[in-house]
Amino acid sequence: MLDLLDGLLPPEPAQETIGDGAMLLRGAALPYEAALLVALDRITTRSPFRHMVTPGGFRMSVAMTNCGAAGWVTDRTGYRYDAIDPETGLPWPLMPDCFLDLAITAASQAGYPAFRPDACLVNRYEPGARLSLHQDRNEHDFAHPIVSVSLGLPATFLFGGLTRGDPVTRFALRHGDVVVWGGPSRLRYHGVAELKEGTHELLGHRRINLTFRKALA
Ligand code: MD3
Ligand code: FE
Repeated sequence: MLDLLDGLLPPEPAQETIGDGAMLLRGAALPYEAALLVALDRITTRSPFRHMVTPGGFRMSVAMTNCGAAGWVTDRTGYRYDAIDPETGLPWPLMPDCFLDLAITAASQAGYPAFRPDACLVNRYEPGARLSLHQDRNEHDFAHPIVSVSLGLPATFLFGGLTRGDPVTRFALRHGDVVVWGGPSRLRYHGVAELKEGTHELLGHRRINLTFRKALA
């Protein structure tokens, strides 16, 4: 069928540099979609999503879990990486091969061929959930990039600068998009605007974000 809107907008590039050292790979996770969802199910059966509490005492609207040798946790005592899930008392689930394969392939495409993540933070957003502007600085060595994979409902990503007050640019992250954040972008402030209502055909009323990190030395 002829699509009357086709061609009226400039085509969206498959790979786009969105900052110094930061590259957006549109749809790069789509070939892994089925495997990722099966693996996600296995992870959340062993270590279910939970709403963590910040050191300031606020319950996060984003629900989280982890897989890999280290998992990111927050509680009243602070933010840290821990080998043990505090809710189950067990090690976090192993990083699935399809997670590793996707993260390593994407990082390599973006110019980080040596990236080998040991942690994957899994974020679940339901409508109304948001992540306020922050830096990721609990990892041992900021020379390693972070790879993020977006699944489900689209979100507006907020990309700031190296100082909290720097101007913020917004762009949409959709199902299957992968972003590699390294180099001078590694410590940029970032966040996610309040998730809007919607239904995704595979994930329903939610957005899942995987962030792959090398957390440990
Ligand atoms: C830019 N997650 O878990 S992923 C986080 O969509 C986090 O759930 C968001 O920020 C989410 O910490 C954003 C994209 C992301 C991850 C790490 C970054 C962007 C980044 C590190 C530096 C700069
Ligand atoms: Fe972050």
